[in-house]
Amino acid sequence: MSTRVIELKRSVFESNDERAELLRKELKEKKIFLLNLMSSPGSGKTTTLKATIAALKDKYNIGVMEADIDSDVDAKKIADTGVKAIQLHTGGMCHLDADMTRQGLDALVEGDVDLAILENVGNLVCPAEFDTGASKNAMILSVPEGHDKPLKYPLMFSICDVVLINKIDVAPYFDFDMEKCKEYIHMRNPKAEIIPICAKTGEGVDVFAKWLSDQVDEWKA
Ligand SMILES: Nc1nc2c(ncn2[C@@H]2O[C@H](COP(=O)(O)OP(=O)(O)OP(=O)(O)O)[C@@H](O)[C@H]2O)c(=O)[nH]1
Ligand SMILES: [Mg+2]
Repeated sequence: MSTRVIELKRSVFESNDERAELLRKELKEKKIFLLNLMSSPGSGKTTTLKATIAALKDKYNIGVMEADIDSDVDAKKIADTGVKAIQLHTGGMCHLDADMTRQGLDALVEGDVDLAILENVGNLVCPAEFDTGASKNAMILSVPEGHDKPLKYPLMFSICDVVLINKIDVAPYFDFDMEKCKEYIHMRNPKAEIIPICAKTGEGVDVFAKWLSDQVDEWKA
């Protein structure tokens, strides 16, 4: 099956924060919840989304925007789950801003999508600096990356409403200290929800799906 690919235009707007607020307000009026999912490359964003979609696709009309510098492999994987998926090419940029997100949403929300998900470009630094207009921010830290990452990439952890700790199945092979990791995340962001998961087996994904479903219902109320 062919996947729609949108070549994003670089934003010409100075004030990203204002444009992000405006987009968030419009999405709220239209009762569309937008989740911005971020992480380092390979932490498990696409795998987690596939498992989350399986849990929620009967409840919501889900649409996914897969942002990458090149390729359409992730959009194809998501399209295989049966939900609407488009690929966004960032033209070399390592993040999406609010205007680029709006370009993607315009292409995605032609139907009646009520849960839109943006898989941001794999990067722990730049995506944290640009508000996309999302209703909530989520990030994944995977066990092989190490429990010290909240100390080294403070902004990403401080702007996320939920942190998923993925690949807990390989914990025995790494000196990953779960308690220290939780402590460091809460040092950056005391309100962050922390959910350990294994996207590969689905362990813990139900907890994340419940969290997400609660957020969507609250947004749409
Ligand atoms: N062992 C294990 N492997 C996992 C888990 N989740 C994902 N992986 C593997 O990690 C690799 C990367 O997963 P993806 O889901 O593609 O990661 P991503 O964050 O979407 O990657 P980019 O889009 O390239 O940034 C794949 O080989 C997955 O099978 C997990 O819970 N456990
Ligand atoms: Mg991916």
